[in-house]
Amino acid sequence: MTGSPPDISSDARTLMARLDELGRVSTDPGRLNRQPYTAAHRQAIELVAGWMQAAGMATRVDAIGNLIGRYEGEDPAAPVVLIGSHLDTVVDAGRYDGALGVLAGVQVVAALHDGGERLPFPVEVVAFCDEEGVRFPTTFLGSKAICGTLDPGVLELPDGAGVTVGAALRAFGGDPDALASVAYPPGSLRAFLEVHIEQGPVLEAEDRPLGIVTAIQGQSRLAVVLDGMAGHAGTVPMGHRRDALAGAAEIALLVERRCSAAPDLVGTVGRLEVLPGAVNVIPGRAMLTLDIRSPSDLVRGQAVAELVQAIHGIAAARGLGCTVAREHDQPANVCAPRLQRVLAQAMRAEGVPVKYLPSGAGHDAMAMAAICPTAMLFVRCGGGISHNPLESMTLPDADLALRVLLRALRLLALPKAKP
Ligand code: HGY
Ligand code: MN
Ligand code: MN
Repeated sequence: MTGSPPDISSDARTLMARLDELGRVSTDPGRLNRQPYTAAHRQAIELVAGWMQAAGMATRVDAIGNLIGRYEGEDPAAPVVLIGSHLDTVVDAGRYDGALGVLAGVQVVAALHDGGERLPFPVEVVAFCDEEGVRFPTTFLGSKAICGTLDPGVLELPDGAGVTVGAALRAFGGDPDALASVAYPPGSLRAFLEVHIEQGPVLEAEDRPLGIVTAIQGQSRLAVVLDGMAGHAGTVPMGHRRDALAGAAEIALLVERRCSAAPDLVGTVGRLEVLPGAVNVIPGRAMLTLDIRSPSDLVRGQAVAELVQAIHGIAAARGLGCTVAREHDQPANVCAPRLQRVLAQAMRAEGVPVKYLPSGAGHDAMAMAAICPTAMLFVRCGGGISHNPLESMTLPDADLALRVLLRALRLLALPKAKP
């Protein structure tokens, strides 16, 4: 393994131990599932806030449920360097996706604090309340609110149990009527840095521990509902059926075929629900989701337009009712070149070979780009596996990531660095 330092810092050991501990904070026994505005979210906030306070940070939970720790700088009025990622997870998740970026931020502030070191600017660490967009049909709730770009209409969106974002937030102790208080004033943020596992195979394949993200591909999420006619599986002749699941299956294969046809395009049908869901009943309704991504917004837009048209065509040919809702569109995001250079300088200073790569996964850094320069540091993950309990990373790579992140903060403190 290249770049492994001779000695592993205690900070890295603490980081890995805390990731294990936080990875056990879940709604479900035996698997990691931590959705926004749940008891598990509250428990995670309390655990991480304790670690932030021990690192000399003042902590607060904002009106939309983001946890934020602040480590004062020599000039409290200087624009903040914000470090962080998300505290929510997918269902049956790995313990590093999101949590790594939060706890790496806590760890480097702890190093500053333990050394009595103050930077010229305040450092804040944020644990965003919702990035995955699993519970509600929307994503980046916390980061968009911080940017002041959150559409208040999302407060009306319901989860699978019909509980709206606003109602869940209020029951959680947040304040849907005070979202304006969450937004950082223009010019108050100097940079946003996010450390994240790569969630892909590139760094491992090239035996690189870390990578600098050049750009994050754009993404579209759609929800399709097909309505046919439930009927007796034994008595309705095949030619008389309006089978919603058969239509959904044709759509899923269409998504695979269309997105396989272009080199820089991926498409996924991640969720399929069938009603009534009985073995001897022809499915009357099918609900499926589409996730379409590309580094090119033009390629993604063309693919989505073609797929929507084809989906309506399939439904019409099968006599199915069809609605297609576009739930989320996030343009591709180029990470700030100057911050990329700071990360590269920090990697070289720590003896880590510099590697640049794009991100296939979406991240809060995409949303944060609306109000400040952003950059991401990727950490190698075993087999590129993520969104899976088998997700893994190593102690030496954690150590290198902390060294590079701390070095980058100190580089930003130098008079000439102006990202
Ligand atoms: O879906 C994504 O790309 C991210 O993991 N939320
Ligand atoms: Mn994720
Ligand atoms: Mn993530």
